[in-house]
Amino acid sequence: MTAMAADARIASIRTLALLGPSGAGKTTLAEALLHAAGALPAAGAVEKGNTVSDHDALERRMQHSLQSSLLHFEHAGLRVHLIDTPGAPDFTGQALPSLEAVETAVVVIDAQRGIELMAQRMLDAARERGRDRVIVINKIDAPGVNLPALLEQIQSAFGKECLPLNLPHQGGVADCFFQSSGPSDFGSVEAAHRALVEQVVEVDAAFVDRYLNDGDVPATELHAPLEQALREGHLIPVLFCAAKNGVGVAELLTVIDKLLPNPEEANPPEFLSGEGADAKPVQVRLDPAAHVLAHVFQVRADPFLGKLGFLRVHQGTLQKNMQLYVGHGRKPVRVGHLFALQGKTQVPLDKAGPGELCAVAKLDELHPDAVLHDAAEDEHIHLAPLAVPTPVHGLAIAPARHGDEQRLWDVMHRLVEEDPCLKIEQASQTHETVVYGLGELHLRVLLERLKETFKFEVKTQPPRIAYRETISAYAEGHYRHKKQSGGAGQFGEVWLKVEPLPRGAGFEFVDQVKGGVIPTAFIPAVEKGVREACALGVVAGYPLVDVKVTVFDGKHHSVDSKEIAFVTAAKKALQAAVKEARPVVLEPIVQVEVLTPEAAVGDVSGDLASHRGQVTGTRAAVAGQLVVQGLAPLAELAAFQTRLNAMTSGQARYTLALSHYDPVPPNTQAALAAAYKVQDEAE
Ligand SMILES: Nc1nc2c(ncn2[C@@H]2O[C@H](COP(=O)(O)OP(=O)(O)O)[C@@H](O)[C@H]2O)c(=O)[nH]1
Ligand SMILES: [Mg+2]
Repeated sequence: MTAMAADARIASIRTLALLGPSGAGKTTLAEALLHAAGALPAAGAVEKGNTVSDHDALERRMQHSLQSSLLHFEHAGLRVHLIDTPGAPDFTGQALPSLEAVETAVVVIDAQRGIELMAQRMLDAARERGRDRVIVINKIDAPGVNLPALLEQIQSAFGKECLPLNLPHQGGVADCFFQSSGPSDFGSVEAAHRALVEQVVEVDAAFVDRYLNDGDVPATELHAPLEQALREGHLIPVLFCAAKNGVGVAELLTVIDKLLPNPEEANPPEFLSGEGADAKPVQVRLDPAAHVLAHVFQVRADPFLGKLGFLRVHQGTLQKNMQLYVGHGRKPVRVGHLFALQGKTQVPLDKAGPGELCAVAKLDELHPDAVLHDAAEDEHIHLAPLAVPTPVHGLAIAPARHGDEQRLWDVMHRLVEEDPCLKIEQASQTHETVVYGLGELHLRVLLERLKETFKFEVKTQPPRIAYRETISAYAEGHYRHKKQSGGAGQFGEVWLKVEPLPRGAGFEFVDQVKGGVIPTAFIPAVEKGVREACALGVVAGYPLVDVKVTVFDGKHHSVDSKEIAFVTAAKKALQAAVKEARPVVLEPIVQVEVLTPEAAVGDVSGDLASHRGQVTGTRAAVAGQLVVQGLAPLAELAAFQTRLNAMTSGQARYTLALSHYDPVPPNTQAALAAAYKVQDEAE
């Protein structure tokens, strides 16, 4: 991690993601940084729809970032890569992958609105991912802000390691790290400086000794322990600014230059080789001459450019026209179009070295999380998976025009790849195509994009709930399949038992057949029959889960026993056993988070309670608003946004994430079973 070993180019790289709640000023700050560094003649404004990062037609119309944008600039010999991310909870899947591509997570907080949910979430996610963290308090110019109180709230919410690196002073900001005293609007530069130095020296005993002996250590000598404190999460610097007026922006550039880590100074990325428990950590080398390892942290479906991949080069040098492998892919692909992005503008590149962010176009083989490499032996290398919320807010979609089914599936597949919190599924039971996202806004924007960018109209309706079946008791079942028709017959007999497994355990198959009463060669046929029956469900037509099936007896016939006979016998034996094992239907229970005006909290809680849900907690959000957290059956939430709109005049928003599965009420189970019986008999 020493500066000595760093290639000069690597030492000059800084990578930052701007994260945090929607409206805090991330896009405005990105614009201000580009302008201050001389990359833009004038800063654009979100309201005018002329910022570099909100370049998409939909973003301009909604005046909100909906996707992550890549930006870059040169400043004082530095090369800075910025990722501007959207802040609405629905777009968490756009924001989180940026943590795989940068050294520093900059969480922007709106001085007027205070700490919001997404600031907390992004700080947590950045910590989990081992990123350096910085908090920027923006809009210090806004009327009525109470900055000393906000600083205290930040320290009590996120820890004492949140220390101001500068303080507001007469419409500007005063540095507290390099300066050991001076004037400020509140607090004291001297006290802030002392607190920073004390926090930094704590990571290194030798520095503690120096500090105790000399009473101070010059800031210029604190670089190494400062970097260590940042990457260990022992220091979260807090900075003040007013991005819109450029206040504190030049100072932020200096902080980026002098204090924020280059790729050698932050925690290394967690690359692994191999899968599951056998996976071994891989240390990447920030060596421009080493084998290439580049990670695709995001993809975009561009109707003109085809598939666009956002890459972080971790090792080696990516060069234009290079042949690279994509993960396990055997056939190398050619990187024809290599460029840096400035929002939507492509700046062609000949190469990109370790630590750099870049993009490639027209590579259909790319997929999110793919690793591009130039050595066959590196095919098993991948990045430790990123934790993202599981989407459960579903919508069944069908093309407005008959016959467009396949094209819809293809286009949706490309769009869904852009966001790890979007999912598309073909529900096998209903033949419905269902898209899942984190909330209503998430899917609305997806469908807008489908219409606007791909000129595709769809019909939508609430999807059927993905129920499951399980059993709650032990039971045995048996079936003899015998068919005699003219010549060769079919014969197979299976005895098996079923036992409940803990929720979430899945499926287990055990062979306890003794004495070859079912020949070993036919056991796979028995397992196949059991699995097929489980997939179809027994009582209500939903997949059977959390069950252990043990086949323990049976009979065969030396001539008439065939695979198909045992598949059929096992299926029927399983169905018989499950019917005796007190089967239950399970429904998805989701975690709900509702952001609502404080005045409506009682109504929202009451609504959840009257829909078989419960409130598990509330959290402070923006002034006048609260986050109500709860659990509720997904089946009860189909019209939730409509009900919320009525209760709050359209001011509340919610997101859902899967929590677990629970049994449905008995009357629902009876209704589902009856509906299945009717359908089954009709077929
Ligand atoms: N008063 C004030 N308003 C700001 C400042 N920075 C941004 N804004 C406004 O805050 C709103 C949200 O800004 P935006 O950059 O889109 O926030 P983002 O959602 O975090 O990207 C816009 O109306 C900006 O003009 C600032 O420093 N002071
Ligand atoms: Mg924005």
